Amino acid sequence: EDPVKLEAFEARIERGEKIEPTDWMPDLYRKQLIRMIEQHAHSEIIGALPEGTWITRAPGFRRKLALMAKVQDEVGHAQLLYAAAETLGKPREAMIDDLINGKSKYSNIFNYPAYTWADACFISWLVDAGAIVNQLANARGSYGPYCRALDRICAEESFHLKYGHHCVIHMATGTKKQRQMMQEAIDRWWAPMMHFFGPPDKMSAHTEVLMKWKVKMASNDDMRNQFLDMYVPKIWELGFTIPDPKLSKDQETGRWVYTEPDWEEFKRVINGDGPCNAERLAVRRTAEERGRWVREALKTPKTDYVKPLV
Ligand code: BYC
Repeated sequence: EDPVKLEAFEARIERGEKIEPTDWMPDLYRKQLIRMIEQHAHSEIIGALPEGTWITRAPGFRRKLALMAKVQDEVGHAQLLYAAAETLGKPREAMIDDLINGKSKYSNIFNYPAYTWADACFISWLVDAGAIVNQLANARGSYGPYCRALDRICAEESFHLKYGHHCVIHMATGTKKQRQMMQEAIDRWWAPMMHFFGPPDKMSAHTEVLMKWKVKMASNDDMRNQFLDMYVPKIWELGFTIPDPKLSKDQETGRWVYTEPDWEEFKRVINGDGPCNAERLAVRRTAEERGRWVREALKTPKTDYVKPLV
């Protein structure tokens, strides 16, 4: 890298300026941003799947309408993020190829099954809550197109959070069976939720460089701690327990103490070997195949195009 350009770039970041697509940037900054934004986009589009299957089974018309709108928003977020990643030079087709071929990662948490309606409620409230903690922080970061996408995503997610919280309150104040279903969902999703913020700081490969260049505005452990601070009291308030006997806040340090979730399981899941990885990618592959004729039609002058019979 040209040291003079690098110094000017870092000074801009230090002053809090936004970096735009046509500005000079180090190769590593570009590479890291593509990796992170692409993974984020994949997480949104794959994240639509576990909740999406609940649209037809959601309890009641109002819940169906709200969930349909939420799932549609998540797919829209993926589009915003793919567009932001494209500004860095990687075509969308290449990103989708890397997703369906298993080359690119996406959030661990969407590789678990949503067995019951309570699982869908957990995702809508607490997975969205975790995402908002992360996205609100990173929206103040250095890369203009990513920050603008995150601003819009956060605005929409704030509705998801209210919707999800409402769903969980309904379960908490419902019948014994409903409370039990919700508790079981919390028990199932707690470890993946702890994994969601990424490995502990001492194991995190990218945090240092990403924080230096203000792409990541807080470390994985800080984000996890902030989530626990904001949501553990709310979960307890509803009368639920959290499946970690060690979980408590150290009043002196202000940090939460918890049992480390199984990081070997996390590694397996993010590397393709979780309970639903194969199923999630198979759905995307089918969607790619079924949508191919539409993409080809869009690229072909109208008069020449004949829709194939298959
Ligand atoms: N899952 O060095 P580290 C949503 C990987 S969607 C999978 O700490 P980094 C929603 C990491 O990629 C919102 N992989 O990484 C949608 C790296 O692997 P590679 C999802 C993970 O980048 C629908 C390795 O582990 N949010 O909420 O510094 C419905 C080492 O980690 C995970 C985002 O995507 C994980 N959880 O920090 C409802 C936010 N964690 O690439 C809800 C954007 C780590 O070296 N991303 N890895 O092979 C980020 O903020 C950061 O990338 C992370 C990780 C905090 C996730």
